[in-house]
Amino acid sequence: MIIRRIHLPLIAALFLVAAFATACGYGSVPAEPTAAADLAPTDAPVAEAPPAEAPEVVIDASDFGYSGPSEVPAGLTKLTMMNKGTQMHQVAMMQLTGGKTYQDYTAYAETATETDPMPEWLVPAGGPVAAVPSMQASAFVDLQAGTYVLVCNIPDAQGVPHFKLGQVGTLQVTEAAADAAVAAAPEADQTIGLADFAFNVPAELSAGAHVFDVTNEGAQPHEAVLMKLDEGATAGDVAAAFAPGASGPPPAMPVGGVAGIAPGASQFFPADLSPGRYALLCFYPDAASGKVHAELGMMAEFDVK
Ligand SMILES: [Cu+2]
Repeated sequence: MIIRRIHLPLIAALFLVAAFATACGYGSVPAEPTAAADLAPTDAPVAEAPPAEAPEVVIDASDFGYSGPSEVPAGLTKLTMMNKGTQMHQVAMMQLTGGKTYQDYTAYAETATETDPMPEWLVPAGGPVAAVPSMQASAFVDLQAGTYVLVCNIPDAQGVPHFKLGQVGTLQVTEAAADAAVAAAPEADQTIGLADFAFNVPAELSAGAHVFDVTNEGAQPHEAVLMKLDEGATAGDVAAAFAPGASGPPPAMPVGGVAGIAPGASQFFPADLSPGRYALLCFYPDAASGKVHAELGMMAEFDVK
């Protein structure tokens, strides 16, 4: 969850990307309608049944709001955002702790400035980091019981972040039933380590479908924005395109990732990668300087062959 000004040029650039995005050449999975019946948690297991697959919870993003369940049980959940709007959107989850309420959040969000530190009671809890219109993005989130706000930090063409236009949702995560199936973690074939301020990633990957296990090994919250680079572009070019005052879309397309997660937390995300060069960037603001982590060197590149 980043609502500081310094984050907005980046997201504004991502928004411009959305305008250039086409279905072909983009690595995400096209959004498809999902019947409500498909969203129900899996049934409780019978004896000797294999571990259940994580239930999928689908949240539709629009201009400017969310539509989805208001309450879900705790446990590992595939959180999928379907972008049914005309702008790029995200679902950045934040848990309200310390007895704080949705009203406390809205009061904070209305008055927060770029130099305000993130309040301790607002705990980043990941989620799908970005999808362009008509596409979807997923993250596997081990939901803990509690109250969450869902926020889109992506701004409109005037630079107004979508949450200021009403794109804020709430999600109540209830304690799972005692006999509820325990979902098995997805089988990740790749890991991404998030450090202060670097990514630990493989130098090369094979093309095709992957599941990434993202773990925050640092002392600050971090996010992972996975982008396919345009021919000849570098992660540094992408970061530069997101610097304050920069104009024009970044030379890359977002293809997956997870929104900010707290130190020690892990989340998974699926991504189907076509051959090319990819970049990982973190645009979470540094707690001390307010600079986005990419400016502090938190970016990496790898090839997909
Ligand atoms: Cu970071």
